[in-house]
Amino acid sequence: MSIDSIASAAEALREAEASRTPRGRITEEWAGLDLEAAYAVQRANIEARVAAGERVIGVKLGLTSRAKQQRMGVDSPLTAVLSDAYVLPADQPVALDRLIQPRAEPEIVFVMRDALRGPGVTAATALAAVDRVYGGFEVIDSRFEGYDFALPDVVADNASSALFTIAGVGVAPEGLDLALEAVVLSVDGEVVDTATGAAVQGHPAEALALAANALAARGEEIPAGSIVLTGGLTDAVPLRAGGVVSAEFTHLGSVHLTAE
Ligand code: 0L1
Ligand code: MG
Repeated sequence: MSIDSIASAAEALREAEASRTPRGRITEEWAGLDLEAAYAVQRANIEARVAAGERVIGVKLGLTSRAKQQRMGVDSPLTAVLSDAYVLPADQPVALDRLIQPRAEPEIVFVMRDALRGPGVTAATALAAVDRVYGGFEVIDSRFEGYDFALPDVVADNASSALFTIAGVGVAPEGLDLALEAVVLSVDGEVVDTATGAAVQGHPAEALALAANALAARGEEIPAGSIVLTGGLTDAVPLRAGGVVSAEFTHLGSVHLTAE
């Protein structure tokens, strides 16, 4: 795909986000938008954010759990980029009027002590580079109408990124069994879903290793200090004004999201 086409597809996604107007799949409009071109579109829009003053603070994995893959009709995980503009401070409500069709999903989140560079990163080496582990919520907001996308569309759209928040001060990874770490997802006090860390690639550290190895194939690494979202543990739930969505983890604390 030509550089002009990558730039115009990137601009179309920026425009959808800025105007809060969801659009159709870009794969249907830009012929040849394969996975490589989709990551180039994703990169172009991150560069635009950085040029506008934002800072890259980490990496996010998407579609690492079967629940998410089945629901979204996409059978492969992907990586995306976290900007500081996506941080939702604890206790701050989600401003619905700034988003298109927000949904929330509970995630296990790593903060890296050491840099991680593939290839050949295993779950064990990945976990050894982690400083703290957090429970958190990601708020996704696809720029595609009704979340209707193919894998290159959602890669180009930076994996529907919008906001994320994490709970408390975090826990050291030693002594935690993250495959067994459970989460209970509730909406307005009613339990709607449950999962354990095994939902993401068998273990969240497998997801972290996957990210390091996938980034290495594109000549990138996960720098020390990065925040890494390992992917939605359950299907995501829509946010509505006045509602409360809660994620209660076994050892990683509780996170509550409100929206207005
Ligand atoms: O954590 C995730 O699996 C996010 C996936 C992003 C794609 C989406 O569900 O919109
Ligand atoms: Mg997510």
